[in-house]
Amino acid sequence: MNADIHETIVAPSTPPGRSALAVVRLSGSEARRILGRLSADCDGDLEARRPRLVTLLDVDEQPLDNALITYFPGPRSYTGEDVIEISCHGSPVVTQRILEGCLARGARLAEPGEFTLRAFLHGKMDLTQAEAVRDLIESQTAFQAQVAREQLEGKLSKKLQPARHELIEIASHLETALEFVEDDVAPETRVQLSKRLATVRDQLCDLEASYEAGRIIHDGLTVVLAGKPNSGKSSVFNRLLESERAIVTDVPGTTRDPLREAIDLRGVPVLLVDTAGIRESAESVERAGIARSLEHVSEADLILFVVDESRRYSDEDEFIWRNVQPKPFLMVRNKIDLPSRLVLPEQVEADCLQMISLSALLGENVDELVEGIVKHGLPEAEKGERASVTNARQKRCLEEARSWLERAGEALAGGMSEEFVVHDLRKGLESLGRITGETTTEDILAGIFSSFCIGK
Ligand SMILES: Nc1nc2c(ncn2[C@@H]2O[C@H](COP(=O)(O)OP(=O)(O)OP(=O)(O)O)[C@@H](O)[C@H]2O)c(=O)[nH]1
Ligand SMILES: [Mg+2]
Repeated sequence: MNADIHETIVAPSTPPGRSALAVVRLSGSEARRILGRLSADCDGDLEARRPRLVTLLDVDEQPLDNALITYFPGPRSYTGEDVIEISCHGSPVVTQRILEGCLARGARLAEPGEFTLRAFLHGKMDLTQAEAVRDLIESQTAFQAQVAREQLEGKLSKKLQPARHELIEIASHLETALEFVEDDVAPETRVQLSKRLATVRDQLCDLEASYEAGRIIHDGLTVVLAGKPNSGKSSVFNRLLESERAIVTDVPGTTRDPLREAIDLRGVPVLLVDTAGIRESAESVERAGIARSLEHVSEADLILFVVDESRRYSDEDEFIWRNVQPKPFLMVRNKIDLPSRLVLPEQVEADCLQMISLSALLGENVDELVEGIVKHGLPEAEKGERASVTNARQKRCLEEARSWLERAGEALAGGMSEEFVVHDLRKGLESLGRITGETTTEDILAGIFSSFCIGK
């Protein structure tokens, strides 16, 4: 990311391929001049935010396309610089030639995320908002899009504001005491400051905890089907997918390799995993499948423990329950279309989050299962308190900040000199500043923006 921020950049903002329209975007001080040289009937005298139809020329000065140009003068533009958006016909050949035309007239091809990087560097948005732009573009479910949108409006930054103010105040208080040596902080003031510090620390803890929901919204909820052979896991899997993805037969041990599919359950992204039926004695291929099933169980966010309503609860079920039980799980009583023989041990009933009776064969009550997955998989969302912390980077910064505050708290309580406390508080503030990008390094920025697509 050694790109020169003073150069004018250009990139297609729409995906490659054929479409009715495509957009090419220019940003930088030379944008208007470049457009003037690119068009036959416009010398760059563009009105702000008023689209205008112009004829674009290729590198040989031959007419190339009629395009609609919109000029956004800086600083009131996405990047904070002069921006020109060219809406042209959506042929890859046309966009390529427009790009070449811009490059020949002095623009440079933008790097991934460079438009947003410039927006950040020009103070148009902070780092959490820049990350939200990426998340919004990458969102695959309505829920992901909604959370990204909230973040784009500065949700996390706003939530951090009071904590930062409070820390600055506490630090200034102690600094004043340092300046005026005779003004030692009285013990009762120390106690009071400790309390205020603890409150801030708790706020940061709450934010950290919201990452659990954030992670699920961002990466998806891993839901694993587990149960003994023939209980109907693959049938349930197919029902949730609404397609005959997995092979279903009446032969126990049908599924060998785990199957994974990404689905959208009421806006929640879910990675659904069908596994081999778990039983103790089996031949080697099946045993390998079972070993994988157990691995998947240990990595799941939520387990659907499938039992056969038409059969008695067996040692096999008990063995699975022991593996499943440390995790949050839903009891899926499948095959309710058959006469019931199943009696679950009290403990199993007590441990599960919810019991759902259904028939995968007939597709009965599958809706209730979907509801259960969404409800228990994403409890934060259910309470209406959505993720404020949406990625691991933000969470790491919060953890760092919290541990500095803990040190500061100990120093304060331990009667250490104000100097140490202030040092730790400043470090904590620095960590918080990294979340929004106020304190940050080139490497961090490069890491974030390189994951963007070209043209954003
Ligand atoms: N009557 C009835 N049969 C079902 C139901 N669900 C599944 N089955 C039947 O049960 C048998 C096993 O179904 P699968 O979905 O392959 O079971 P599984 O748990 O994936 O089995 P393995 O992959 O061998 O572990 C098939 O013959 C299904 O048609 C149901 O709700 N009612
Ligand atoms: Mg199966």
